[in-house]
Amino acid sequence: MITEIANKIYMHQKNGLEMDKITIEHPELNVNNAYEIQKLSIDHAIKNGDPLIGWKMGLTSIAKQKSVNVDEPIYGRLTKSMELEENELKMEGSIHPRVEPEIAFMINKPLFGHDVTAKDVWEATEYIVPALEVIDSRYKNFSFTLTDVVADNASSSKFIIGKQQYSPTYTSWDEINVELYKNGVKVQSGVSSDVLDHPVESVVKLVQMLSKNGEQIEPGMIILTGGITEAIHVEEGDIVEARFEGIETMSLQVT
Ligand code: 0L1
Ligand code: MG
Repeated sequence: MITEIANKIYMHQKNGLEMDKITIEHPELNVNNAYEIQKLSIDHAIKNGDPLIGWKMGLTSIAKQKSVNVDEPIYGRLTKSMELEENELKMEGSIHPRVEPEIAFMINKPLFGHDVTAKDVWEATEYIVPALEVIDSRYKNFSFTLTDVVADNASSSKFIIGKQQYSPTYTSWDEINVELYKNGVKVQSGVSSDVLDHPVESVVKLVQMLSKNGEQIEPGMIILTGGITEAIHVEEGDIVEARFEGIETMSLQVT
């Protein structure tokens, strides 16, 4: 059953098609089952030539957890085809995309185990970059339970990282103010401490969660630490701009 569900989710992710929540037909599924389904569905992508290049943390702010009615962060897998090279998001292949600004860590050493510390993460950080993540739940109306969203790879769809790479010591990475503009109008603002108090703590939490499932971060992997503001809904023709104070302004054009 788990394999069948993973196959189905993979097809919906690949083709940008919405579906009913898996917990409607299978209310007995739990979050552990969901992480198995997530792994199996992304293994399909990997076998089809789309390698794993990193991990993302989701639901890292209390506001975001409340908005989807859960009380814990989740993780998802990032594959090569999710990374946008240009600042353009095509609606073709998307369902109901939303965009959120994040801080990303590029890791250069293996990170594993429940005892990992923030110091370990800093020592394994090659550089930090701002990023925009596009989430696009495969579930109708962007509505799901914790089990559903974990199985759907934490709504991962696309992401783009900034042009400039920063040293971990460049600034206080928990004090980055971000303003999000849609078509020139400010729609959201936040500060990076909203990400589990500090984005580095999000990487620590990720490593701990992965270790429970026998996984680890490999050198060369990129980690999206979680949305600094609410994700904003976008449509064809929209232009999103994220102003990371003192860092960089990133934009995404929806076509
Ligand atoms: O990246 C995220 O925080 C999204 C996690 C999944 C919840 C959602 O789709 O809003
Ligand atoms: Mg995110």
